[in-house]
Amino acid sequence: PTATILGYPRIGPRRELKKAVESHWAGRTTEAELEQAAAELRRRTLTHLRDLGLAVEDSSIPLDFSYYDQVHDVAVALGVVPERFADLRAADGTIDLAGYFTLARGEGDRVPLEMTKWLDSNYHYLVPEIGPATAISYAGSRRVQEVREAADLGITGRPVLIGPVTLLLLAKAADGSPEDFSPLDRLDDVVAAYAALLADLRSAGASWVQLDEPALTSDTWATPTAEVASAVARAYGVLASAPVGAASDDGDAARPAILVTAGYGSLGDAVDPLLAAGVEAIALDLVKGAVPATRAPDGGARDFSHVALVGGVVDGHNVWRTDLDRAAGRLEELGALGAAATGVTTSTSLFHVPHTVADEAGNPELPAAVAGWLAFADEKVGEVLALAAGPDGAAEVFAASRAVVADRAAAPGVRRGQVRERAAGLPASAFTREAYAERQAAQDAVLDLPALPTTTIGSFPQTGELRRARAELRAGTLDEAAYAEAMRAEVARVIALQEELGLDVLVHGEPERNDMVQYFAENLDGFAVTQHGWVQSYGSRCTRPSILWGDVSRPAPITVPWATYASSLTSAPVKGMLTGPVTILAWSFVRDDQGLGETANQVALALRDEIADLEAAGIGIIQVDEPALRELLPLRRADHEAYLDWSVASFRLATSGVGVTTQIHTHLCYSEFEEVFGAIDGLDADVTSIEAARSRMEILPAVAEAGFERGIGPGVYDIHSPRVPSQEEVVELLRGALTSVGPRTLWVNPDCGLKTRGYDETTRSLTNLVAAAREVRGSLVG
Ligand code: THG
Ligand code: ZN
Repeated sequence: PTATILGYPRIGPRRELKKAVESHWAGRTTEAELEQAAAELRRRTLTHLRDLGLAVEDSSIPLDFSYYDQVHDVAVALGVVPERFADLRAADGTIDLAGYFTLARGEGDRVPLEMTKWLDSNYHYLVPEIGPATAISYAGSRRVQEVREAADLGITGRPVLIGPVTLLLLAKAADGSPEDFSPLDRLDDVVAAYAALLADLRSAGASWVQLDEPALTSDTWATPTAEVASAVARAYGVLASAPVGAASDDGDAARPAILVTAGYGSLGDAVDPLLAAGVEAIALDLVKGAVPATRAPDGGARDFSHVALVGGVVDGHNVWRTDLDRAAGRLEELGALGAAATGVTTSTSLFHVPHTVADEAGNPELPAAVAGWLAFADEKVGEVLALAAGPDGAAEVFAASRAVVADRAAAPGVRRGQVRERAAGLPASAFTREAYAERQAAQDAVLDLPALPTTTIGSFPQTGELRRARAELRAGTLDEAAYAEAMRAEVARVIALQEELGLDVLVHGEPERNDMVQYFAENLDGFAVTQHGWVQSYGSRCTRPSILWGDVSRPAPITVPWATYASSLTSAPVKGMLTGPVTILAWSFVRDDQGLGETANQVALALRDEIADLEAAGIGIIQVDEPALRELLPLRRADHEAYLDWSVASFRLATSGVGVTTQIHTHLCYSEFEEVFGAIDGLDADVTSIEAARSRMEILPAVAEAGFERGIGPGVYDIHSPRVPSQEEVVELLRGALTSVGPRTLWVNPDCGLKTRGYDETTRSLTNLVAAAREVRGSLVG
């Protein structure tokens, strides 16, 4: 079978693209210089994929470069802009590179496109805004030029685009659209534009085009599944009806052959409209998803004889080397469907994983044994090629894969008796606390907080000085003791500032943490961290996910010295700050040899010990953040309940060991609370802070209606912008909030951590926040 990958990391092995783009934004390079750097990175990527062994002549190499985001790329190619940015669209429908970036980043008081989580990953895409009157027409795509660039290198590349149905399902209705409007109503216009785009790609020399339709693996859209299926039938019916071109005289009507991909889950019955439409190939995610059934829901036999099926058996979303025997077995199952041809590929694009394990040579934080179990993007290309060659053709690679599977199963640290015994013998009482009423009374008595207590989410600005100290520690020019001293000085500064501001519940500010997950990974057994393992999170921003490879335990207290030091500097209560088990899993690469629930409980037990130590050290308020609770929500509704069961259980396991007087807080980022409201309730935290500033606390009436009676802190200002909220504005928000929830329940806080903000705006914002809380408090009494 033929071998391909569905996409490759775009950021560059040393984050070359990030650096080039950010330099340009900072005005240090011209647009031409940026274009040149990007073209050079694309050229290196193409020749690298060729050198790794992907075929140059049969469209095996994907063309999937993006300056910012793949959803934004297609929206811009279709000339889609919201009304407030109408000026960025030229008369001919084109949007230039500056306009492309302005849509992504905003300008003055024109807010950028909203960013939201891509499927069940930690990547965030830009949400297109489409209304009944939004202009949609094909105006040119950078992919066309990329096809020519590849051809210049002797490579017939395969341009990659988000497919039309996914584009519309991921879009949101533009402001002012009628109540019953859905972007999918614009399908015909979008498909007409795609037809023109496909023709353009064909005339540039593309034989194949890849249209990504991951939305088909989810049934959580507002649009019913049957309507999605008919949209697929309509869209691909039209696109596939154009002749597959040999470059011909009537070339402008011809199109490339179409490969539809369905990563991130099972394509399910959405395969039927694709088969009916007559697309040339379908790539299936066989890591998370299933091989299609031989019969359709109506009982009829499915006919695969006119389509190529490409089996995505190499995990594009995680970092473990593939069990090649098992993968080959799945490919055989796929082969049994009687398709016109079969191929082998990755389950998703590889942009969720770092470039290459080779870059980690000499990393002291990554044990050599663990490194041997990993496959990043380059290594996954090798696996796809080995699977295409088969167990006979690539006997050595298959043998090595067997050795890795055996080595990993038996390696010290992967399964540890003590951790397993403890996790296996948990009584139901390890997951529950006393009734909230009892806790509330006890906490009121001990903490003696005013109505509308003020606090922050945890982190204070990470100054250049702090980042420099961390870099010097890594480089060895600053020793541990001097580093710790610098961090303690910062804690003292942050405590003094909060006392001066008059906040009620203080934090130590987390100067010692780079990333809230990596920090715990570095301090727990069972985790490794990479040196160069950056993956794109959104735009030019990247994270370096930790690798959870073994049984998790806590060798020593982690945050206790910081919290107690901070507490020793003030008579106000200081909140202990931890990251919750679900978020630690969501933002790491997690072992795939056991269920997530089992792994989450191990992390939870380590956190439970940390919480017990904090409590014993006199820290009476402990916050356990779960910003990623929604991130892992499964793409199929049928799987939600099981997910919420284990995720909520792990949080409760972490937090329910404390006494009645200890107040547990949690913090959740991002919107769409309706979806996880049941889970928030289930967490049973005493106080929950949520990101609500941008929606002006719209969710509060629903929270009240649901009978939620525990503490709640809907953010009163948006920390993602440098804007300082006025006292009056916060007062107005609080008065509004008080019409839904009582003054005993309402906490006053920003909507997220302050890490990315500067001190000046932070101080001014918090001054206004405290003044507003005091003003509203005063009027409660009066
Ligand atoms: N940590 C981790 N994953 C996350 C977040 C996080 N995923 C979701 C969300 N937060 C993503 N948000 C961001 C925000 C900022 C950055 C990355 C992801 C960021 N990164 C720096 C950059 O790319 O320049 C690098 C940071 C560093 O040096 O460590 O600013 O908070 N794990
Ligand atoms: Zn947050």
